[in-house]
Amino acid sequence: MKPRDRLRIAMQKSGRLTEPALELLKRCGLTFRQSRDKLFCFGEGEPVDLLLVRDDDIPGLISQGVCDLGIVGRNVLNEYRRGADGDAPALAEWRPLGFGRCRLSIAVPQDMEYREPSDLGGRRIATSYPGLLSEWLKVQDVSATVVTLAGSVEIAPKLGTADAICDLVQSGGTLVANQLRETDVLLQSEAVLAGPDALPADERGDMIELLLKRLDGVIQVRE
Ligand code: PRT
Ligand code: ZN
Repeated sequence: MKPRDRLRIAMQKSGRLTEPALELLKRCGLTFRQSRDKLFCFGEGEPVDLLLVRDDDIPGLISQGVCDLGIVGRNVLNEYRRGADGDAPALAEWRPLGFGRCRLSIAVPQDMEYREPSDLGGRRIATSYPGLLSEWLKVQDVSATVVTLAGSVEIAPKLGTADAICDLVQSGGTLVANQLRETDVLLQSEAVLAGPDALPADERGDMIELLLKRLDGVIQVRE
């Protein structure tokens, strides 16, 4: 494959991370002309383009070399890393970006007796993060059934399809609305700049270094 001479960054097309990610890139001096189908945004000043996709697709696109970098939640990046087959190129978290903060937590029905992780033994736990949950259960030495759901995880206990959940929490409002209580935090998450383990050995590597420098400047000013 001919190396691309423009940098390509994958980011969420429409969701919580879209606006703050665009704002951050703008502060780094990058501006984009949005194409009509809104999948691809052409960089105006610099040779940096955007690919607008579902957040779940971002790690795979970097791993396949379709994109050089991605802006994605640590939760999505780490779940992908857990599930990626050994032959896939390793991905790294290059920078935490300070927005999209949330945590991946265990929550149980408010009336369930719960003191410690071993109380989950033999129970069913619903989640969209089976890799991260399985890893945590292993570390805790707890044997439980992981029920993988694509969405609406918080209603699983009420529906009787699970005894507890492992889901993203921000304000905690969703848990309260579903009579659940947070018990353990598995991961503190925020949006991160993700990329391959090593910089590409061509011009794109230099462009990434330049972008990282600008990013560090912007993040420092904001802190
Ligand atoms: O379409 P696409 O697949 O791209 O979007 P998506 O629906 O998968 O993602 P989106 O936009 O909901 O979230 C993108 C990223 O934002 C996540 O991967 C997280 O890294 C981050 N983020 C930050 C959150 C939240 N906060 C958050 N609160 N993602 C989801 N939530 C949900 C959570 O799943 C739960 O349903 O909000 C609810 C909890 O919020 P509280 O405030 O009630 O606790
Ligand atoms: Zn998603």
